[in-house]
Amino acid sequence: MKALFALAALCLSATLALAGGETPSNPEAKVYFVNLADGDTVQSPVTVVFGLSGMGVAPAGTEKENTGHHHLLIDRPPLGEGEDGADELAYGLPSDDNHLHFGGGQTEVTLDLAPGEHTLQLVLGDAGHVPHATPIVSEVITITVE
Ligand SMILES: [Cu+2]
Repeated sequence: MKALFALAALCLSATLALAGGETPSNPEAKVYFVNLADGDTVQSPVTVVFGLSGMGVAPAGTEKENTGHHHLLIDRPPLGEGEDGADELAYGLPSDDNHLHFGGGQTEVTLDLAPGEHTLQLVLGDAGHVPHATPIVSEVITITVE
């Protein structure tokens, strides 16, 4: 009976929060934009500085507890949403114009962005580019490029 209750609780919590891959994270960790805020108007090229607290940055392929590397999601739905949302949480992030990987452990990038509105979100990924068991994600911000 106790086991059944635990299972029910597990299922419940899985539906309430994003569930990522298998690599544990520090659920208190935070990833954030250091130099940009939602609603900012900027000029291209745009430098984006990535902040991380509660965990460490390590290059892709590094199996070290409580580390990961940055990913920048550009002009797409929030992590876990959209057509491939479930797959990207379980199997990892694609690499294309909308998903930039910083597998070298970089903590900033300078982007050429077309004029207009763009959405940005930071996602920490494990050694294999999969979001952690408790995904560490920033808020989605919208910036306007003049
Ligand atoms: Cu990656």
